[in-house]
Amino acid sequence: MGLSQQELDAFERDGWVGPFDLFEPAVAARLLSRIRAEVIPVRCEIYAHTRGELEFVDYKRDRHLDSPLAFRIASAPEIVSRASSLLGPDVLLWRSDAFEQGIGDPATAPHQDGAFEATRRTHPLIEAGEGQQAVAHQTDPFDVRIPLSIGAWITLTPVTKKRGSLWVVPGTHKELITEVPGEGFAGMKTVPSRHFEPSDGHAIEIEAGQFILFHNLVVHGSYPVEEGRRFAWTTRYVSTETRIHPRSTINAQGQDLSRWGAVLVSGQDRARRNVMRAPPAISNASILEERALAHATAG
Ligand SMILES: O=C(O)CCC(=O)C(=O)O
Repeated sequence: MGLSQQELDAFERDGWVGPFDLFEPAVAARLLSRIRAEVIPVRCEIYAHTRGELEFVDYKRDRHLDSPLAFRIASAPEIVSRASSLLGPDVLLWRSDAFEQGIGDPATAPHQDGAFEATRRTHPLIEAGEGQQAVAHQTDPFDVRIPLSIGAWITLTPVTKKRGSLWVVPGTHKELITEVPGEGFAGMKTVPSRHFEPSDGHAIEIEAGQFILFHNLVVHGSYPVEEGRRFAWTTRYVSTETRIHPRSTINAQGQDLSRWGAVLVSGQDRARRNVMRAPPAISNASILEERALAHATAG
């Protein structure tokens, strides 16, 4: 599958590309009702022994590690083959997060994901591998051709401006914008030093079951929800050269990482730089029939 040359060019120019089809809207709606009923109410097994500083991370983060259903989505060839066009043949799934917003919820404040320092901002969560200049684009020499991380923003509800669509600011992935104190995304106490409005960006108005791929440096935010609820899921991929959580045993929201591991979703782990984990076992059943949880876990 992979990305066409035109799509690669668009990604290099804009820092995002899509939308692409993953599921029919009716399938996305059924998957969402199963995820809401069977996955989200249960704490993630990987973090059941530890608590994050933000409540959502305990229930929504890294469900690809304890939910066969979530892993089927995160490892879908439609996503992984395209991420591999950007990251190279050897790809790790390192993290996933779900973002559900309804009327009255704060919109996502504009931000770059950068190295995912997030609320603690003590150290980068992901770092370029040694000797990999292209991956090491976050400092000089600045090279955006191989991103430090690619996110797939997958929506399981239709999204429009009124329904909380993401907006991305094309071209902002070519610089690392300094940050200043402020009320930022997901509890962060910093915001970009340049002001961004939704009107600066491109609104990602897509159907349930579609996704986009975005660079870890592209500025993105969301419109406030005025109608319905929207549920989007971001699965994040890196090259096997990238070091994940190299300097800490907790993540940026305080969860203990002793049960966490990266999952190989394409190629081979030739670099052997990261803690790895086997994904939950998946079946041959249709995705709608896949098990929600690998093990029954108390909520
Ligand atoms: O869905 C959203 O509003 C936020 C998504 C986001 O910031 C991310 O996936 O990095």
